[in-house]
This record gives sequence, structure tokens and C-alpha cells, in this order.
Amino acid sequence: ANGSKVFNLIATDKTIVATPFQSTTAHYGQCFSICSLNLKCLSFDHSYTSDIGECSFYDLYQTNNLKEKPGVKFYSQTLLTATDCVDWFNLGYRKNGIYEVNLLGKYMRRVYCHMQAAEGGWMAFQRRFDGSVQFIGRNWEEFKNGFGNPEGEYYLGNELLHLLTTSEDYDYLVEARSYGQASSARRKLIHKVHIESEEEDYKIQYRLEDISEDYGGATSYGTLMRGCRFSTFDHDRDTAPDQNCGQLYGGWWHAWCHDVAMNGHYSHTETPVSPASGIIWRDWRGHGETLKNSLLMIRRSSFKQ
Ligand SMILES: [Ca+2]
Repeated sequence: ANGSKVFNLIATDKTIVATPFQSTTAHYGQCFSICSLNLKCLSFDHSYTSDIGECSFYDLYQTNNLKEKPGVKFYSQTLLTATDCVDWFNLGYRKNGIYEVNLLGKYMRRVYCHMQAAEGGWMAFQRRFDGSVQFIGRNWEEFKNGFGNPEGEYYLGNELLHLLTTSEDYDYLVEARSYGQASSARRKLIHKVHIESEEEDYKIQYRLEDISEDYGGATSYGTLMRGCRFSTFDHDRDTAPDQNCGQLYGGWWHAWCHDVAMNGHYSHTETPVSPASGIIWRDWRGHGETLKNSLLMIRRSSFKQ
């Protein structure tokens, strides 16, 4: 704590939609000092109707999605950069590419933003297109913390996925591309996807009715992955009792292996290096064919174009 934080008045008669981690009765100046000295504090509100008012401290900052609160001013640390691809989209950016984001107001990352698919504003948490980054052989910790090159192929990390998707509702979009002359793309959109904590093996949750009908509805990609725990070669949490899906097919929310495995072997051709061990989307191309491109993305469900 160095007291060098900068706070801006964000709104009058409004405050953030969040639960304060601390509240106290104090002058505005005292509220400012308390928040400056507390690393956890990223914003606060203060009642301006009396000299000594109530102030509440929050561990996140935000400039949209505020709620009405008469008599209160809301202050937040200066937003140095957009928090995600939705913010960049709302600032008018429409080009697909690499953007710097400050996830949840705390985690600076460079990520690929897809500004054109399904109304735009999507942030890739997995991106594969040339095999330059090895995905096979990555262990639990690597999938937890992320790996790869943000300018190229990467995996953002399950811990951030968990923190993001439990902070508010997020939608999930996969966009994959096949090899060959008839190279074609396919998407799948699932609303309100939650990734549970590491204690729950980053289990993926969503309701069947939240699988969008836009791209073919509930096929195996959407249904078989639902409720699955994340598995890696060193952390077998799949539902196949006699197999360790993470070994051959890479880290994934495996059920019985190779129904879907977007983190499998990259082989530069539609023929997998060994049967069913590629980037597999079984109910689209079968498990004998591996895919060329994979983009797995999330976006806040509150996004409105
Ligand atoms: Ca198993």
C-alpha cells in the first residue's frame, strides 16, 4: 500500500452492484485514505448528504452496471484499461485481434478478442490455429494458470475462468474450423456457463435449455461436457473408469474421452497422429478427424450490442 491510487468520481446517486467488504462512518477524506491504504480496496461510495457519512469499500471497480442509491457518490480507481473485450467493443473497437485487458479490475492480460462472431465482444480463453504451442502434455497446474503466447496460441487458465464466470453470468462460444478444400467453420453457443472452483475440479455447469438453438442446438458438444470436471494426465476426473482421458486427449472437461477434446494433439492435417487424439468435435467431424482452428471464448451475458 502506498497511497498513490487515483480515484475518480464515477457517479452521483448511484453505486456499484456489489457487496462491500467493509463499511464505516467517516468523512470523505478519511474514506479516501482508508481505501488508498488497503490493497483490496478498488472503489468506495460515500453519502454526501451529511458531513460525516457512511462509506463502503469494494474490492472491484466498474463503470457500468451501477444501481440507484440517492445521496451517495461512487468513486473508483482510474480504469487504466478495459476490463475485457466487451469494454473494448463498447469503446468502438471492431477489429479481431490482441487487446490488453484488466480482468476483474485486477488481472492484466493480453487476449484475443473476437469482435465479429455472434455480435462481438468475445474473449478467447483458448486459441489454436498453427500448432506453435504444445497443448498435449500440459499438467493440471499449467491448465490452472494458463500457458502459451497471447499473440498466438494460448490457454488463459482455469482459475481465471472460474473467477470470471462466478463473478457474473458469462456466455460461452466455440468457433472451430476444419481442414481441406471444403474448410468450414462451426460454432456452438451456450448461455450462462459457470466454471466451479479448483476444489470442484473446475467443473463446468450450465442448463440444457441454455444451449443456444442458433448453431444446431444441443448436440454432444453441449450435452456431454455439461457437469464434467476438468481432467489432465496427472489429474483424472473423467467419468471413464478404465481410462485416463487427459493422457491421450489433453486437458479437458472429459466424460468418456474424445467426444469433444479441443486441447488435443495438433497435427497440421485432418488425420490425427493417433486415432481420435486430435482436436476433436465428434458430432461435427467424427472422432477420426482433427480440426485446424479452435477458439473458445466467453463474454458477459449482460452484453447488449
Ligand atoms: Ca478415468
